[in-house]
Amino acid sequence: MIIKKYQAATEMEAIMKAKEELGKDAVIMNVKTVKPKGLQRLFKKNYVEITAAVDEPSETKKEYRTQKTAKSDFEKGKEQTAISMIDNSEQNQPEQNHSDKEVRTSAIEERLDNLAQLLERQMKDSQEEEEQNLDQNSKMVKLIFDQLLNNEVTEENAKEIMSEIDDSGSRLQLDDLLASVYQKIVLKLGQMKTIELSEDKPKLVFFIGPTGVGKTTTIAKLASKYKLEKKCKLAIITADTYRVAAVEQIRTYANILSVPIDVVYNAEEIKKSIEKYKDYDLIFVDTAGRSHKNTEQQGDVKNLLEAVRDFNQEIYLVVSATTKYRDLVKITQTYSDITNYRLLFTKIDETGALGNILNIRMLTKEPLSYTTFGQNVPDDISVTDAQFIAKQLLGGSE
Ligand SMILES: Nc1nc2c(ncn2[C@@H]2O[C@H](COP(=O)(O)OP(=O)(O)O)[C@@H](O)[C@H]2O)c(=O)[nH]1
Ligand SMILES: [Mg+2]
Repeated sequence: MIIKKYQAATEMEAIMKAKEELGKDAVIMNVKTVKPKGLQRLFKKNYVEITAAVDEPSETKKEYRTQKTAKSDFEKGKEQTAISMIDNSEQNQPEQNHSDKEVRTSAIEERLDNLAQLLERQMKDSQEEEEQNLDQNSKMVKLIFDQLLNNEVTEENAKEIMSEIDDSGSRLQLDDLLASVYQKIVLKLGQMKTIELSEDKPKLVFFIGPTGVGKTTTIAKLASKYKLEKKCKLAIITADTYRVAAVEQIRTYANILSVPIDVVYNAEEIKKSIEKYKDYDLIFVDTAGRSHKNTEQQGDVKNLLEAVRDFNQEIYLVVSATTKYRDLVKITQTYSDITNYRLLFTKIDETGALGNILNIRMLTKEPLSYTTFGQNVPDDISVTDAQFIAKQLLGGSE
């Protein structure tokens, strides 16, 4: 059998070359498109390489052999080497003398040599192919990695996500790669935890977090949903007594919704207030948005939470998606010292980059809950949509 490789601009041209040299019986064993490597890429186009084989008819073989013996040294190590395997007709010779045997032995050795060379080359080819695949894969991985950074996913988190992608040398399709990164992000965002009504009444729902992030507005949105849509028996307590305007703001919402509202100044008062609403389904508690840098002020929220520890409760840490990662780290850590919580991101309408939602979720391991996306009460709130966020992180950015 003769095996040869032919290169040409198109598959058809390469086949024509093969048939011209090996005859019309040549069989095409493999076709591959070769991408020039390194700088050649800039100058050379892709080309097609085919591997063709033909059973060695005695005529062709003899001719080929003669050429081969004549050019033996020249041929060795050349790109297009042909191999002729052991020929049966030779084996069938009835008589052999000693020198005949020697000739045959050396011929066999030469063929084995050629075979070894061919195998080596094929291994090199497959290694090169693997390297090309890796090269191609790493380009796509870099593309997605950059997209994540662009959406403000931290480098550390983007690396963690991308390092979990298994490419084991095979060529990945961009679609498959995107799908598996997407899946990883959705998994990392985890299961959402939202307000659960329970038999064990009343359920206290605390909203804590820095000033101005949207706690009071979020309470108004959720109160409207639970009171008007779900027909829950709902009361509001506010412990944000530091600004008159803050009390007035929540009182206005409570009045519109016909929901009772209490203003409490300390732990004792909140207990009394809860007692008043003990047969209610839900009590939403608004707290003062205090500076996370002021530990004394933090103490207020801590005292309040400690006073009601025995009640059935949920705590939502409200943070804005527009806050810098570094500050979010400080805020979430400060509150982690006080209590466990669920993460509630506001103002996602004000930023094109949602990376911090993933970053803070990965950092704190606390569950996500709701996201708000505008000032309209009650419409601009929904349960956090992991698929939407994953899509944004992989595609959308302003
Ligand atoms: N763009 C936008 N603004 C919001 C959102 N939520 C609240 N706000 C605005 O943020 C400001 C502060 O809200 P507020 O509820 O008083 O914050 P609090 O101090 O945490 O109680 C108000 O002007 C709200 O209308 C939101 O999801 N998107
Ligand atoms: Mg407020």
